[in-house]
Amino acid sequence: MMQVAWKALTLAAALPAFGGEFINLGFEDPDPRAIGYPYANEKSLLPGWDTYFDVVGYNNLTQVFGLTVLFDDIGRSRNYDLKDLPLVGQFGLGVVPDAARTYPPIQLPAPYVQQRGTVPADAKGLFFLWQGEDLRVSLGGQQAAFSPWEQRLTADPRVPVHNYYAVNVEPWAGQEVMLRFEFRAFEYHAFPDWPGHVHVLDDLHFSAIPEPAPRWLLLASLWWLAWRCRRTQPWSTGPDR
Ligand SMILES: [Ca+2]
Repeated sequence: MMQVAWKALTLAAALPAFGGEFINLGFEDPDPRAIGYPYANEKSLLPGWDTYFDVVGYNNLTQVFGLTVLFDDIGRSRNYDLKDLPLVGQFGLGVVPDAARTYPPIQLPAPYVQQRGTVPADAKGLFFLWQGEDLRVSLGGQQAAFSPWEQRLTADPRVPVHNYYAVNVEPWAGQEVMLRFEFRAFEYHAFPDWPGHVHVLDDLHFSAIPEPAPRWLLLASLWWLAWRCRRTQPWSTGPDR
């Protein structure tokens, strides 16, 4: 059953080569057969995307020359270096840069992920979660400016806030382009006691209107955090204690 579903997904993934919609923008569609192995073919863990060195790891940061990593909560719970990474849905994209683990540093091309597709005709913005430094976003080979959009509260005490950014994509609306994210900060790395961290990209979406996060979601998150904090306090037995 899972293989049938994967075949259907693979067929759908072939469409963007002909100018279809961007797919797998939240990195939620890996081949389920590839999950569990530290390395896999890039097409199977990240359908739709081309990646640096054509290699993607699964919850794996042990790569000398940089690596794109599909991570999930299993990896966050097992790997100290992944524990604080922001994650939307089941999966997110992590990028370990080059050179941080080589000495002297070897200046290789910056890690990237890219995908060809058509920007929706009514799109004004491309919004995404990002953690890192010196990210370059380009559409059709042209570098696009991006800026902080909003902070979204989460229900995760380890990562209480997700930082979202926005690109104005109106100049490319309705056009088929290569969308590319290039992670250029080599000093950004996985060692927890060094400055920096793993680059993270997740939850990309085009929108006609930059919508704010629903207020009810923010209130629910605050209530949940308050409830968790209260549950971690010792229970009071009464005013005379
Ligand atoms: Ca995701």
